[in-house]
Amino acid sequence: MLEYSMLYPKTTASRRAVCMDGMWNFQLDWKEEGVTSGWCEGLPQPDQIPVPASFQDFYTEKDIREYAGDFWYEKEMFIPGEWEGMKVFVRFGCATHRAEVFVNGVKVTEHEGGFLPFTADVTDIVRYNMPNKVVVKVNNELRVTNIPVGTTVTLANGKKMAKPYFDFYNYSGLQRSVYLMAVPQEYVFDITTDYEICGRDAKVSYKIATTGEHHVEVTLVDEDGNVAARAQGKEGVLEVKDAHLWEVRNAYLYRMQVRIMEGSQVLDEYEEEIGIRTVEVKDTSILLNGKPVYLKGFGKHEDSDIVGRGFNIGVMKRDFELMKWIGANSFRTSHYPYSEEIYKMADREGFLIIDEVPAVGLFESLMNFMEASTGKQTAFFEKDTTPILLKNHLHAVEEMIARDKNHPSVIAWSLLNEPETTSEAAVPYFKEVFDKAHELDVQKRPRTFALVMNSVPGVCKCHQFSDIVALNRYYGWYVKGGHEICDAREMMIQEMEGWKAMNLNKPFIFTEYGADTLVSEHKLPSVMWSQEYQNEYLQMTNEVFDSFDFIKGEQIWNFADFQTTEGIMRVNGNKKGIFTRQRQPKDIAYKLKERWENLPVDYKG
Ligand code: GCB
Repeated sequence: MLEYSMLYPKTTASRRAVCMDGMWNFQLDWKEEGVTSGWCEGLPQPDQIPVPASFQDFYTEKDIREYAGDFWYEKEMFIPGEWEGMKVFVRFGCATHRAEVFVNGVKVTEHEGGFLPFTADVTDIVRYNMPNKVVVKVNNELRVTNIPVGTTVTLANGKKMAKPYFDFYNYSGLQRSVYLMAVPQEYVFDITTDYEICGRDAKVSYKIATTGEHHVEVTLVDEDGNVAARAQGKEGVLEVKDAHLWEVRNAYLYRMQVRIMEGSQVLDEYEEEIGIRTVEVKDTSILLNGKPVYLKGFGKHEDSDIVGRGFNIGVMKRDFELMKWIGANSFRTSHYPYSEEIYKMADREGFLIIDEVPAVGLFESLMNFMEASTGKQTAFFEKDTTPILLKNHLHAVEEMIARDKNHPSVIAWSLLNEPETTSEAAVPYFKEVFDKAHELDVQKRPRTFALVMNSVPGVCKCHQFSDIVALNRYYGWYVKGGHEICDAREMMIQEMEGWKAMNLNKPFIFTEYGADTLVSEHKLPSVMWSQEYQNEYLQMTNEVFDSFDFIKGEQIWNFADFQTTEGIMRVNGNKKGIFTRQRQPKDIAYKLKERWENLPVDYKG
């Protein structure tokens, strides 16, 4: 069990949650002097920037945008006197990629990994009815021991620069909300649910962890506010008569109210929204509530103008409206767990999520997806540093499952993106990661990872770990693009025939396929990068998808254009978006809409 609760901050009768979003003091630590000069007590010459946001795109100087190293945040927080006697926490939605937190100059916690929340217990440090100071030292360097994987180099001018082994910009900072929280001494620490559907009824089994020994009561309330079931104890079953199931694009959410009781007095109260549904893989089918579902949707990014990877509630709303408009039903949180608010919205809108841990770049090359297309094989998991990487990876899996396990939208765990799978050394690494996810998830949701181009039948040594085999394929783009697309088609078919011959009896989905397309380019006949070519490419891939029964999903790369590192491969970012970065449709969006609106949810079921 993690040392801090992963429950989302909420104000209830017994708890308080105060959002600390807004302008924070901010300072880059160019001379690496912050630690020795006591910046943990206060920043000498801060600027002000918004939280949540990535810091990079606010500034006009390139050195700031490309800054790699330590940078510091600071804010005053007023702790109300009424909170005395409670437990007081500061909770960070994320700090990318690692952080140390100080309150009133005292170090209260540190955290590794940039895409999951963590909490510091500051009860014994804060002063009540007075302003207190929180200072955070964040570091955004990339390392081979941490996920996502990359390196940090020093340039001729002495400045450091991040070199990602992955294809998205190294946005960083306090990119999600920060909360100040107060909970009673004895509080609800964790909630875990599992579901069984019995005809018209359902059983919701639950497990509650609290920090004390008092009695627990659980009440399930339906969308009309009526009590649907009650149960007693930290572990039990809620029997729901005539249960409303949570279905794809037709969500139904119950409120699960958990109370710690002392006689008739409520010590703590927390409420979790849940959806009654089951997920299972059977033969080549993905079953939701026992019915086959075909995935239509996207690989996405948290990425937008100005705030970078900062959570943007407006962009989130627009993205869901576009996904509904186009007829999608699912997405993968490529290549890291997203902001918690996005899962809540998916719960509400009935979208299916493949939840991905930030294990990207586990391949011995910079532009790894390019090398893989050429069939190049490189051993990654044989380094001296691999055990440290594995430890960090397993910890992120644990945090992700602890955070996201109760979202009905989360139907699968993606445990790596495009790792090297061609050497024997990969096998024990995969085994540990896949076993861990299985052990931690009470619902035993399907596990998967996205296979890179050279992980093909006969060569890939790790596909057997996947419950759903997920392919990232770029036939017609990195391989045999343009006028050679007919050869690309043949190669794609040949690969699928290879998988078919292996008789794995598992569902396959495409978690990536796509073509870079500049919204400015039209050309008849088509050339690569034109909108016409993106349409032709789609036509080709769809034909292949439709000719294999065991292909049970298509998630195109990418939902929208997104920022990457600059270079000869990218025109101010990756342009494989179906929508522009400003969330307007390219021509292909109308083609996808036509297809997806006409594919039944149980297509090939
Ligand atoms: C991939 C990666 C993704 C890249 C994409 C591309 O295989 O998983 O992060 O952005 O290819 O466009 O090359």
